[in-house]
Amino acid sequence: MEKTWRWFGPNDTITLPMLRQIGVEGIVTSLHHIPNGEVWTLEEVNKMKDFIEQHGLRWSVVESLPVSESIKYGGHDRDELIEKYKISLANLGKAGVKTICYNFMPVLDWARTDLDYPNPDGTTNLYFNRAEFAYFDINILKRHDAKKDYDEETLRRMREEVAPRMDKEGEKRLVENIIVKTQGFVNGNISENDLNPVEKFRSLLNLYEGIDAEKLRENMTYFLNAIMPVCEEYDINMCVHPDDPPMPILGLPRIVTCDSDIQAFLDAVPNPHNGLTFCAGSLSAGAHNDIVALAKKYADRTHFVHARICNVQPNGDFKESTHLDPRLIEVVRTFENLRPELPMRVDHAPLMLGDEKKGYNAGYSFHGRMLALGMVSGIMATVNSEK
Ligand code: DNO
Repeated sequence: MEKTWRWFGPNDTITLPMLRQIGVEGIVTSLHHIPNGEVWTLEEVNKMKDFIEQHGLRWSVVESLPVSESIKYGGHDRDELIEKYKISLANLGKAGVKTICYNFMPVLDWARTDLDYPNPDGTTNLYFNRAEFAYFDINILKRHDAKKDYDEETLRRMREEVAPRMDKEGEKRLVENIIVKTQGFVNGNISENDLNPVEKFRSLLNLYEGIDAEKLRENMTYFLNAIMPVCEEYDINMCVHPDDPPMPILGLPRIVTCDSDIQAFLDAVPNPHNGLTFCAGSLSAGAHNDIVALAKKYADRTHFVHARICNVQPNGDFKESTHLDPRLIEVVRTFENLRPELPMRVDHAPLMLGDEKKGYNAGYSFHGRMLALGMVSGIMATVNSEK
């Protein structure tokens, strides 16, 4: 597979010359300076593309061309926003940037409760603690009827293990981790400049009143059908990112969580340009998913691979595992054998060796990702030597 790297644009302190030195071949990026819902002009697209190419690299994947909330919940201006999306896609197509990652998660792009969970070896990782998440939902967000979405054991842990150690600082950290720090940098809804993120978050949740999984699926199909003609004209491959974590959260529906969900959106729009980002990490955060079986089953409709993997505890907590996890080796083997032309990037690596002082976006360290890329490159080389 093509070794790619998520790079956050010319302001990223991890520079393109650094990436060339560590064996990166292609860049995954977005026009982060353009607000969600606005057109990406050909001029802006070409500016980014030229900058990347001047450094001897190529712009392999757009991650993401964000889908506005209104397209997801079916707001009155969705057709207008879809028209703008189509113009951006056409401009990317004209420039030759043809793999587009997006997601269809309402409100929250991805969720973790802890961004610096200590590992025994001194590194830190992202972590999802289900009982802390319940605490955020029930005690901070105070969502109506939230309690009924959690099992007894999670509620017990919340009362007995989380609540006694929570104070104002702890609550603030939870808010930052769940709805601020993981969102702003992915062109999400909430940024570090928002003074009252919880209030803003509540009003975003309200937009989805009455939208269940079926309605959300209908809106995704509507969106995909509308953009497919542009994708055909410019040979653009759309690849939806699975929901992270792969289950409904905070009363919001989620529709890319498991085998039957993936089958459903592929069948709803049976066009090869409608495909999947195989994020092994997001899918493996649900104990219901057999990640290796999914890789084999959906390799032919996959356009982009995210190499990382999670360990789920019996209580539903999960943590990123090593990139040498045997399941990830099998996923990489599957794609390297069946789809060696696909772009692949590593994801959500630990903070290590000074990464923690650099203020990187959560999950996007330098040393941690460099080590992970080395590991995945080693797996790929081994698979190829066995061919
Ligand atoms: C998190 C990422 C997501 C992903 C988007 C794609 O680290 O996996 O932010 O890029 O959901 O739209």
